[in-house]
Amino acid sequence: MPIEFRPLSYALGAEVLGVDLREPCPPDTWQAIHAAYLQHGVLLFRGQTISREQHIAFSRLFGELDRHDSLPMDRDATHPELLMVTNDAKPDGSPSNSKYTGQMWHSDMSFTLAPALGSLLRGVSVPPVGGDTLFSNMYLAYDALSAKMKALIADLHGVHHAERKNAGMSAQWEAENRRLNPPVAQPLVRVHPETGRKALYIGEKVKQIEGMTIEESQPLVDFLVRHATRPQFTYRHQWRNDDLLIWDNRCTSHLAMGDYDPRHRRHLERTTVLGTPSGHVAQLELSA
Ligand SMILES: O=C(O)CCC(=O)C(=O)O
Repeated sequence: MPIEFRPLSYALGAEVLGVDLREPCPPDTWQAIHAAYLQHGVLLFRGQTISREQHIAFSRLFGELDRHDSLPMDRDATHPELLMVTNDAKPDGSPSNSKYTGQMWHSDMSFTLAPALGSLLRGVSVPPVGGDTLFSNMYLAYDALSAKMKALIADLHGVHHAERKNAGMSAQWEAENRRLNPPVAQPLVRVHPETGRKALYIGEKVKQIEGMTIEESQPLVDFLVRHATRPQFTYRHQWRNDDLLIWDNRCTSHLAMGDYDPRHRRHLERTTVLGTPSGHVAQLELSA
């Protein structure tokens, strides 16, 4: 069957048909996948019964992989390229630290100085209903801003934190996360290095605009997050086991919806493709 791409929503995403990721990817197939990745921002491969090694090998076609040194608590012990997104309890019976991963709008690793280029998330065991992931097209979000707003935010930086929204991580996890990940300032608008298009770079990990107080920043941050995640810019992914979902972190943002019964297992595994250096350690203005 020849390779085929079917759009998943108006705003972004395409399903890829006719590719078996257990087989090596021929150059012409890779070129078609890469072009579709740049065009659609999110690609879905269904029914891929691949091993961890095959997941890692395919991911490497996109670039060098992150070994997750900024999140060592969540990576697999024998495959540092794999980040666990799971509600499986730890071997000692304590709750998973990653059961709430992604439950804030974000772009992966925005709180580091080399934010992710792309992510490849494999659905190993997903709940019978819910546990969806929502994506937003940050090119469309940027394009839809007024000229005055574009001018206002052109040189501003958002301060990204590594914290997760829901409480419940161990105190040890929180302390390690803070130690490894000081807040990082990233431009609110980034130019995609491959397409040359401007995309909004904002999410719920942004607490503040660099050089402004939290109080001054909040209305602008709130507006931009609300604007960037308007339904018309989004695609909602309903997971099946053996889905491989790939996204371009430079022009999309995403949210794990957490809309599932926690008694069901939800176990996904992610590789992260390293991006180019961006941002700097934030200079914080704490009060008015
Ligand atoms: O679990 C999900 O639906 C998404 C996970 C996520 O946000 C991430 O891996 O960055």
